[in-house]
Amino acid sequence: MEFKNYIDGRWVESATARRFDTLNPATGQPIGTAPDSDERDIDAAVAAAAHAYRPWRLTPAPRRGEILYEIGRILRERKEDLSRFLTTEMGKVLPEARGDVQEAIDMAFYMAGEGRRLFGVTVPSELPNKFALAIRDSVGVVGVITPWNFPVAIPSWKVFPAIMAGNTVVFKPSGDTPGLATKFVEALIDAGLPPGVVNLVHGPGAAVGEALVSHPQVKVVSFTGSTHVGRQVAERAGRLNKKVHLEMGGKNAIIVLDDADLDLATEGILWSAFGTSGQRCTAASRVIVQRDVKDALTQRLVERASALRLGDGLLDTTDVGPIINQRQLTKIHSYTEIGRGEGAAVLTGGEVWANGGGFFYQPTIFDQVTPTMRVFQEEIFGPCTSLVSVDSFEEAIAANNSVQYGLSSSLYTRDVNKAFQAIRDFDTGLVYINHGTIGAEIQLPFGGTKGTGNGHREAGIAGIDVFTEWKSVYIDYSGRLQRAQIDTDKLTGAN
Ligand code: UN1
Repeated sequence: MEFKNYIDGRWVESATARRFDTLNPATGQPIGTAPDSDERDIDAAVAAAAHAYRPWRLTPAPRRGEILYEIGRILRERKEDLSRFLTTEMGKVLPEARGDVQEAIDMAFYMAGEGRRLFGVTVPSELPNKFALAIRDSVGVVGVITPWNFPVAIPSWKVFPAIMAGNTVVFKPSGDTPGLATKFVEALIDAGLPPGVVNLVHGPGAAVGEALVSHPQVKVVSFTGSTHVGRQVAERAGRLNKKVHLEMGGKNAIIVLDDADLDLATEGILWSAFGTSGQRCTAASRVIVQRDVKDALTQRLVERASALRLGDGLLDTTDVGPIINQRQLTKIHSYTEIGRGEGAAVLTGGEVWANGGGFFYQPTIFDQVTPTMRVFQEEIFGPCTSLVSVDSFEEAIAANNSVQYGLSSSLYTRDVNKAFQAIRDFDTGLVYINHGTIGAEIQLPFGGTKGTGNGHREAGIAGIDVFTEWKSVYIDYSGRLQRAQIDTDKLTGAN
């Protein structure tokens, strides 16, 4: 398969004429190539998006929403094929690939509905015969930079609210999933999106991503990826006074108290730690457990984790799919070495699983971990979780909040008072009670505090904020000069 850039309504090659391979991570074999673009392609894409902006922003929002309904319908029609291709290019097991696509379908329908709301606010004026309201306006050309771990869902969280609100987009997907980005854009085109409204440029972050972030006509940048790169994006965009949305790393914990349903907690931990091979920002890579139930929980976890079957995500005998690429696999294993070096014990896993070409890592559980160890503090982004014992609920909350990230936390307990205390005291953007750390729904804000984000959220109503500017409007129908804050004696508009 030869994927292309999509600029101004046409599939085109890069100005570089170079291409790079995209691999199936379960086999290590190439499945296609994509353009290895540079800043010339970004310039062309931004020019197309800038040209398309005025007619698109003047298209009524309900009409823009109707295209999103059509996008949702097309994605639903293609769900099975797209999901199978998602497993092939990104690796996650097929049921999870279907979830990834479903999340984009949900977002299409949700944002389609927002096309008929896009609520602003009306407030009374302090002066008579004067009307005051605030409306949401579009911002302009939006740069969208997305990772490989949710290669259909995450682009939808950014592109759909952006275009619903009247912006146009230049989309730079991860170099690990160019095929999925292409199929995502195909659905938008087939739904009737006008040329130039969404443009796609493949290529490496260093050349293409930087050019996109630095381009003076790009007014908003929405980035999901590593904290390291996110900070670079923020610095660069900040100097140019752009709006920036960042969604970066996580180091999420599940707390299990001594009154918890341990079987339920075991299910939640396995799903959150090893689902998507731990390659979610929301993955549970820490388990903080009260000492009295530590042994019972550990035994359940080790027994179940060591029985998980690695393999090609298309096979229904596979529980855990591959790691995205060799670089990530090497990084994950380096954390096992770091953990061992710090004194952690590996209860299960801890090794690369060789299947002759693919990139696999055994589900891994570290024990005898303390909150200051690197495996407890740093994001691994692989199927690895660390067990820490605590003596009290307060100690558990302190350990949960001790990391530099703030995305997701979870508490297993049967005590409703402790549940509400956790909701009050967890310092993360997402809180789960008696449910693991993964599986956010699109109708609520998604994002994190501290090193995870920069104050913005995706999804839900909050997901529109970064793609809109408030415009406050005053309409004075008194027919005379009225001065706010000064003419306070004008008490009635009756005459
Ligand atoms: C991510 O890990 O980058 O809540 C996104 C979840 C998914 C999204 C994860 N709905 O786990």
